[in-house]
Amino acid sequence: MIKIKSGFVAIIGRPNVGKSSLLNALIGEKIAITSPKPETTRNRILGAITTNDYQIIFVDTPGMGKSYNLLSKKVTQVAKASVEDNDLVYLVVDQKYNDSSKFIIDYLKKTNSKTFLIINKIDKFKTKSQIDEIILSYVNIYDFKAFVPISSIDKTHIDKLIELTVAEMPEGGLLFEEDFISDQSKTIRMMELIREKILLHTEAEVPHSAAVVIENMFYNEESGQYDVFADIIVEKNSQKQILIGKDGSKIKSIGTAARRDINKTLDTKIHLELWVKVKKNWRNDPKMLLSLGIGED
Ligand SMILES: Nc1nc2c(ncn2[C@@H]2O[C@H](COP(=O)(O)OP(=O)(O)OP(=O)(O)O)[C@@H](O)[C@H]2O)c(=O)[nH]1
Ligand SMILES: [Mg+2]
Repeated sequence: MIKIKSGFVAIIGRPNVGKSSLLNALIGEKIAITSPKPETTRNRILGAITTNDYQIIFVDTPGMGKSYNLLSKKVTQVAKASVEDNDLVYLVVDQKYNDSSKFIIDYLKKTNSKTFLIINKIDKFKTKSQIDEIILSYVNIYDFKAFVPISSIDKTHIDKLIELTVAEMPEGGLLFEEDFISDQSKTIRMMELIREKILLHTEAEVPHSAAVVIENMFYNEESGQYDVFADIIVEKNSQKQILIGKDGSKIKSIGTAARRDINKTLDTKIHLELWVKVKKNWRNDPKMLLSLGIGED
């Protein structure tokens, strides 16, 4: 067996700090959806970089926060479980330490994880001293292996981060096939891209109450594209009305944006039909969560 450096890196942190954006920046492809709304990611997402010398498997996780229902409880469990059994953890932050991050630090202490503190969104910082202030606020909280300021959007210091990461990886063999990029199937990525557009086009409770399920998909010989039929599931009739919008205008713009992004990101031409359905309290329904693959491991 050819020896190379290889290992797993868990990307963890509070909601909305830019974990999924970082995964995409590292891999150089949009594998995970991102949005300005917290609690965008609901499951563990793997992305890999493989070269002749190393293979790093990055594990994007849901933001760690308070649990309001079974969905957020399961989602936080997924994030916690991802900290264990990794060769390195990236704790991603975008502001100074405060008590809302204490339970994450406690978890790192419990698992004694080798951790880099990743200060993200530095493109937004007005002065360089802001980076120092964040580092100073964390320096006595945990024994971090490195402090790495980055921007996932501008890709600042992403190469440096990879270099520092490779240095921490143990010698071993390939963990996945050479051409493995992600564990997200095309169908899951489609569902997620549709959900991303819901997150971007709606406000308040609606985005978090929505799930997407692809009901049917087949290749249409005549049009030369895939016909995709997806359900958007929400918890209340009022949310359904908001999603549909006046004369169907909202669901139409969500559909158009999703179709365009699926075409661009997955290089797949589709005809997309969206149906909105109500399933009361689905976020507390274990069967529904299981069918969405949330929390299984
Ligand atoms: N300016 C700036 N914005 C960023 C950067 N990285 C992420 N963002 C933005 O921050 C928001 C949250 O990004 P995500 O990648 O979805 O954050 P996340 O940590 O995965 O969020 P959850 O999945 O909800 O836990 C999005 O609007 C991103 O565009 C960055 O480096 N600079
Ligand atoms: Mg995310």
